[in-house]
Amino acid sequence: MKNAKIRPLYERRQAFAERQAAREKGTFQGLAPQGSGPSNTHGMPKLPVDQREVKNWPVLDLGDVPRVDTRSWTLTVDGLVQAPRTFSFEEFCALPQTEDVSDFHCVTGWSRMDNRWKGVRFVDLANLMNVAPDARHVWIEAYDVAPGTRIAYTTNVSLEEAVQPDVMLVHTWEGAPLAREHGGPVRMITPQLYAWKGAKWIKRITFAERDRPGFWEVRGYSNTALPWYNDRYGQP
Ligand SMILES: Nc1nc2c(c(=O)[nH]1)N[C@H]1C(S)=C(S)[C@@H](COP(=O)(O)O)O[C@H]1N2
Ligand SMILES: [Mo]
Repeated sequence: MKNAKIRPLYERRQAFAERQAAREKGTFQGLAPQGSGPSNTHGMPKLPVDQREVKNWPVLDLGDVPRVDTRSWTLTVDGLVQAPRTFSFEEFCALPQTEDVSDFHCVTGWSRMDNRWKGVRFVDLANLMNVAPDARHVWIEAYDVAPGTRIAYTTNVSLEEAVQPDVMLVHTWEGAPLAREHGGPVRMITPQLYAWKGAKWIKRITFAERDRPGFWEVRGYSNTALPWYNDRYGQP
């Protein structure tokens, strides 16, 4: 990850072992969330543990910034839905639009607060697509690839997290079209999870019964990515 400060392996092992132990005891959900500041809309402290607030908006990518404009961009939604569909940008903008303000937490340690977004709530899209009751997970694919490879950026979230009301597919940030380097024309945001779960240049959303780890998840990042539990690295 460009700009990423990789935590020493022993720390990752330690964090993983602690989370694993908590899960096995069934106490993970019961662990106190850590952070500081007033409660956010998820009932969590505004600044998660080991994060620092930034006023700028850093850019993080794999080194590939794909050129997808509003004419070439399409979003395919498939898997456990009533009928798969591919949306053009125009069709996407004809879906019910929502404005929201939410925070953005990068696993490398920075948080950007109070971003004003406009786009389509993930839950609204899921409802429109009539997601089957046995769907439990969401697989997401983006237009960018790891340089020198054909490996696309992908990520995965549980359906439970994806349908949180502030998880959105956004095309507008602070009243202006989302910049290309930030994932324009359309990206996903996951305010309650580390931001790598929100794919820039989103291309495809697949609803599935089974989970499947994405690009960073197979490279040692946490499957669950919960900022208030310092849940950054998922494998020892
Ligand atoms: N397609 C794609 N989505 C991505 C990334 C990426 O490299 N490719 N980086 C992730 C990471 S690690 C973060 S922190 C945010 C960064 O978004 P930003 O560059 O707009 O700050 O996007 C996430 N989504
Ligand atoms: Mo990140």
